[in-house]
Amino acid sequence: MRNKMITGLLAAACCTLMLQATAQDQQPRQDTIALKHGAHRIGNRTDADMARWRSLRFGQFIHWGLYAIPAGEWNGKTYNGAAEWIRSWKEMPHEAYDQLYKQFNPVNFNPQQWAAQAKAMGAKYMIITTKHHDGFCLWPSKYSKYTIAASPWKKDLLGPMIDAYNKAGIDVHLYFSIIDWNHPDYRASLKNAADSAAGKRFQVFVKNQLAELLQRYPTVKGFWFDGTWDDSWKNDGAFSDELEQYLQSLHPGLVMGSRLRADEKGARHFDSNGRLMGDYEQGWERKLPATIADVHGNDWEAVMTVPENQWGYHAKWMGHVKTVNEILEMLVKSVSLNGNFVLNFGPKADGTYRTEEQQLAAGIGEWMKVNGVAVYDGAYAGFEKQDWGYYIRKAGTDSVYMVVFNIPVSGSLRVKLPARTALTGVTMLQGNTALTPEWVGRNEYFIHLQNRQTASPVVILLKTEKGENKDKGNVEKAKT
Ligand code: FHN
Repeated sequence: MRNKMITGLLAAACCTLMLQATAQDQQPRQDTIALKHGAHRIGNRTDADMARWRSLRFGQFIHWGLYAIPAGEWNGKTYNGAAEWIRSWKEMPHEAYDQLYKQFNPVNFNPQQWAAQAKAMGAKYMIITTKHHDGFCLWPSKYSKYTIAASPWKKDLLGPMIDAYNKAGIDVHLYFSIIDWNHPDYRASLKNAADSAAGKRFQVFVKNQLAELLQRYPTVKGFWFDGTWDDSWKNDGAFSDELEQYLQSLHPGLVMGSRLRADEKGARHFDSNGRLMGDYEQGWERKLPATIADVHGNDWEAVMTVPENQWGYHAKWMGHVKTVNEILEMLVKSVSLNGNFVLNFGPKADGTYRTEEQQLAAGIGEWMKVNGVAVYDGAYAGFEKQDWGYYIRKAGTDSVYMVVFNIPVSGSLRVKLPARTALTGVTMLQGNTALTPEWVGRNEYFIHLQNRQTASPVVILLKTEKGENKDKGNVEKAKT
């Protein structure tokens, strides 16, 4: 007994030391709980695949599946919840939903057009729902009968989509729901021996499908897991840990967020010691962090709907629909806080996009064409935030972009340089116009905008270099 305890303590100490030895940007601290299936790394991944993911910054999410057929309506009644959840709506019988595949025939699906739209919008990566909670597979999986192969369309949808996006220079990541309402072995919780046996069979099924996806679509860059909150999943941290390692072994470099795993105590996203599991924090859904402190030095990604909460196609969007400028502000804010931003689209069952989404994509793209340079490879700048908007640093350089959403009535934008930083040039991207900053005192400048009324955010490039601030200590500080 005593020997066992000593071994346990040694293992815990050893685990703590290993974690500390690899610590990067987070505060070194003692982990109090010995975990076998907790975080295996402290700090962000530093390899080329992760660096690529991080540099892309702007992604497109696509929720496409059978739920696009009812589109939020059943028997003349409109369901206000998320359209892709309609199967769980008490008024829609499961049997009726599970027959919808017989109608799924996206005759107007044009993957090249989809990819062209995403590219024109400025998206550098895309996440597609290979199967959502309903269990319907957009690829002809050999492990399921509930797939695109059984629909009138018959052919694979994922392959042509992935090819088209890749040809357009866009990386593809695969969304995969663990919850599977169609699979006879899926259980939300395991209450008895029969459930446990079903759960084991279901794990094999999940593993097979994921390996199949990697084998069929070798260019994919990552998995985007969802539906991992049920007890059956989160109470088996060993399985999700082994699964993550298995997928990495099949496809080294794969990027997978924090939704996949739970530790052996059921903690999700962050293990019981508060360490991030997975390659980036994946909990920012329909919300953004407020400040850099909120992201704790971790890579992260936000996913956003256009209306308040619709992912799949809903015929009648209700409530507020986000505008181009709102979306741009969310994108820019995310990048300014070291995050990626992914905007969701829900195509119709016939394979076309609703007008609002087409217009939104075009509007975002128009701005990105001139100003996207401030977004890609963007990072937290380390400048004191000002009310006019956000700073983004081109990662690893002395170039800092100001993205201005709120021009003050004075037209003067205050810039406070960090210590030992000199300002060497100011250029507005639109029109490539050089601006003359006015030195205010200390390390502060005003940048005066002539035109105080603009329809979209203004981007100004600050060239800086390490060196003396202009004041060189000559401006007397207030005596208080
Ligand atoms: O339940 C899903 C929802 O339908 C949608 O797929 C989102 C996307 O992040 N994920 C789940 C809710 O977190």
